Amino acid sequence: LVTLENYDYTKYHPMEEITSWMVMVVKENPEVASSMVYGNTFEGKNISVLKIGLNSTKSKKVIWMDCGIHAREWISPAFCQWFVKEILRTYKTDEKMNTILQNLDFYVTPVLNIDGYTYTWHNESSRLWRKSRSTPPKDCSCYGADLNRNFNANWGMIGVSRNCCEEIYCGSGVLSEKEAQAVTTLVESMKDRVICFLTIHSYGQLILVPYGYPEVSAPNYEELMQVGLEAAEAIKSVHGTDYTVGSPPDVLYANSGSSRDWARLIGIPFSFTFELRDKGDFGFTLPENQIQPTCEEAYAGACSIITYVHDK
Ligand code: ING
Ligand code: ZN
Repeated sequence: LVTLENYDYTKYHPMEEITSWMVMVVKENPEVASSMVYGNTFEGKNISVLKIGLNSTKSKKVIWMDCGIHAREWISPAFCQWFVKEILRTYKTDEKMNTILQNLDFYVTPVLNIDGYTYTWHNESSRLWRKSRSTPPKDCSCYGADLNRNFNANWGMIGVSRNCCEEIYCGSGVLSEKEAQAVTTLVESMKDRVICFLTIHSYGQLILVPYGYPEVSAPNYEELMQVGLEAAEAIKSVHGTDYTVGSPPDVLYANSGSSRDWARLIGIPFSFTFELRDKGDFGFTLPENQIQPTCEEAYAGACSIITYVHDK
């Protein structure tokens, strides 16, 4: 029998186990954790979010974190679970985390692209699937769209493909994908309270700041860079791992329609993409023996950002 105490955070888990894990988290931590279904995938699966925070009479700020927007990036859902586990383990004795949970709520989606993630577990040949699993549009024969090109942020303009067979197909229209719609609706509904948006990917060892769109920078670009660089330092202090900080056009290539850009555009002041380990030796098939060190250091990076936005 798998319980929260013996859940193995150093293994990758199929969707059914992650779903049962969420149920256990809520059941065993009713004073801080609750869950909510906020949408459905193309194949009709429930998209759930864990809300972690202490009861308060005042209106609370929100920190958003989503994992598993891209199916094959298995370290990402593993990190969201690690992150939740660490918060729940520490908040009773760690005064700082306790204060944070009194002042704000974490909304954590362990797997956003449930259809895609489930598909990558199906067999060896689908392990590297990236996109959603929506049916092909007219005059094209491939499934799915890149959910991180489907958001309402210069949609379809750059760093995307209109060919439905490509990995970076932006979808048949802005928010054509139900998974991107779900995030948009929930975050919009509480956008004045959301102070930080963290979206977790792999790989590359990067902290990306808005915007992916070239030649425009966020109004608080300097501050975003400073906060990102501090997080990279916190990451390095754990196992010596180097992370690069910058906007997508500065560190790799421009893109549009990402959730990170959309979050900054609607006024969420702090918005970052994490690209976890590694730098390509194993890539998306990061071995399980790297889950723990990857999550330990990324947790330090996330906490550095969270502390900054909380204290500000
Ligand atoms: N990378 C992200 C992607 O959506 C990104 C973020 C965008 C990185 C542009 C670099 C340049 O493509 C992954 N790995 O999904
Ligand atoms: Zn990704």
